[in-house]
Amino acid sequence: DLPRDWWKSAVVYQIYPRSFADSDGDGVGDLRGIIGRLDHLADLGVDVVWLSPVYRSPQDDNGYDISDYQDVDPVFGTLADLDELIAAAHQRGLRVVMDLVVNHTSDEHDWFLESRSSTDSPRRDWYHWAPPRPGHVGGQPGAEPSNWGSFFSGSAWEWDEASGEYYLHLFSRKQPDLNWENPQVRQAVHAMMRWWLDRGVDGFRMDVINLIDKPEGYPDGPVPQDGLWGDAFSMVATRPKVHEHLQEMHREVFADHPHAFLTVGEMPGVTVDQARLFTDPARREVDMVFQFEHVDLDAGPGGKFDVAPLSMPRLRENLMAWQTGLADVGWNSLYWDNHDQPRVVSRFGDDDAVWRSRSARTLATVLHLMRGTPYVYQGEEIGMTNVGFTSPEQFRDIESVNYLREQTATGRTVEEVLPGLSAKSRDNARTPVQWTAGTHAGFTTGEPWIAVADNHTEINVESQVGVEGSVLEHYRDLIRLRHTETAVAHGDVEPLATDHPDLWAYARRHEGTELLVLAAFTREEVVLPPELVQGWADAEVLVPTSPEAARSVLADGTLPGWESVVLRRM
Ligand code: ISL
Repeated sequence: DLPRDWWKSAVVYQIYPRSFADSDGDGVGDLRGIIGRLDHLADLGVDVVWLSPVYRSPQDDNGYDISDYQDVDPVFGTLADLDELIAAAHQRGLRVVMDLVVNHTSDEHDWFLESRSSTDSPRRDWYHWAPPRPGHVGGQPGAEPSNWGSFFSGSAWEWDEASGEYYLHLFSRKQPDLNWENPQVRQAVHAMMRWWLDRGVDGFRMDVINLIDKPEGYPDGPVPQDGLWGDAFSMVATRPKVHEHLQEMHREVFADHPHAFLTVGEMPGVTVDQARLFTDPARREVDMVFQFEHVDLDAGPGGKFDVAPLSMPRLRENLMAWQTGLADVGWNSLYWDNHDQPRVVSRFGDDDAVWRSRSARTLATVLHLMRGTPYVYQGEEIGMTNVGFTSPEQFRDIESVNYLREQTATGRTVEEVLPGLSAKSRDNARTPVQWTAGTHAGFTTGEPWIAVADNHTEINVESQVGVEGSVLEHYRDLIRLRHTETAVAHGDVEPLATDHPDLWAYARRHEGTELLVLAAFTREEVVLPPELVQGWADAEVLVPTSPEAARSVLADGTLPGWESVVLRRM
């Protein structure tokens, strides 16, 4: 059968179902829409599909607030549709990974309804409840059990008048945090996971799994300069028990399971050293983690919406450090985009019409030639850009909407807040996939729940399929290369030309095969350092962004602006 580490040569495609394809014209993407587009994924050549949450949910955070882990939300379809999707994916050789959101549930989950019902409910201890701060009246400002702020603005504590205590929610008030200290909670989660594996799913992407262990007594966090609330993140991130919980989960859910699976832990703030522990196969925790360092580099002191300039060398230095840091133990996941991040071509590339396609392809090459498991986020494979919302009513995401409300309530003007939101809002990733140049980009026959980007008339799947030099065909080539060239999946990595301001270069080596990756991160032509390309004149050129790029590298030792090539010699 499959080797346990089959995912080392796999490519994963992430679907955000709400924005992928709508089959019934209600303006929201759904499971039957996905079934209708599975051939797009099979043709792209990916191995795995990761579905963002489709479980029953009030949709306060677009499904990351789950009210029933073992049912499908009617907005997406039925459990029978999901079974059909899994079967249709498997028929095409695609594995299906589900999102596992167990740091918190919805406040409408039965577990929470029972927990909330009274202080002596048998489920009271399934969540984090705490009395008002001594000497304060519950519900009044300053009475919160700790100074923790929520990631979605406001306090992380919500006052429950009826039972006279606060409950903890790191995210929205409709996302109460589960208490992982309680063994019953852990057993319920394990049982639910086994139920899904038995139903045919091939693994889990574990939402904020490094935040599940909370410090006893909820001590106050440091208060940032100009901060309204204390920093909860530094108090809850990657505490030691996370390792214990993941090892227990591995024993209870995966160890005896007959089929091979994939586990990836989403871990904001995780360091390379921590990631080595989480992904060391001998420790039996997770196969790989999503780290956040490279997507935090363009945040200023005021947080993610305080956009700071970022030079390519800092981005390169960071990702290359992860390559070398996990070279001998552990495994990397590789991503530019997901449903929480702005579009990479607008963020780290150049989305000007002249440079957009080239820079999207070059970004893809740099990521897909690294060691690790690449993740392609829907729309990335055609070079979708940030939508660039310019007015408040265009935003849908709870993080963006709350942030705008909180910032304007504390004295900033809408005009001051909008540029940061426009650049970094999660809604940039959530506009509908651009299938065609037609009405609503072919996403829906109804009114889409969020605006379709105007540039769908130029950027869409239909206009790129089979077109040489398109972003889509480039992704297809890169994915194929990972499957056919063992050095891509398994080779060593050596960063090169590490002080060059515009050239991103590295080598891969495996059993006598050597690859050289050369990528220009600028509009200007890059003159390649002669020592770098010495001995490569007779090399084979793989996945060049253009025939001209291939020619100029070999003949002139130069790389045109935003172009890239991979050279191979044996
Ligand atoms: O985008 C972020 C806020 O600035 C991230 O911190 C994000 O909230 C974090 O990566 C956790 O994300 C995951 O859990 C959230 C959910 O909203 C995100 O969509 C999910 O990917 C809560 O479930």
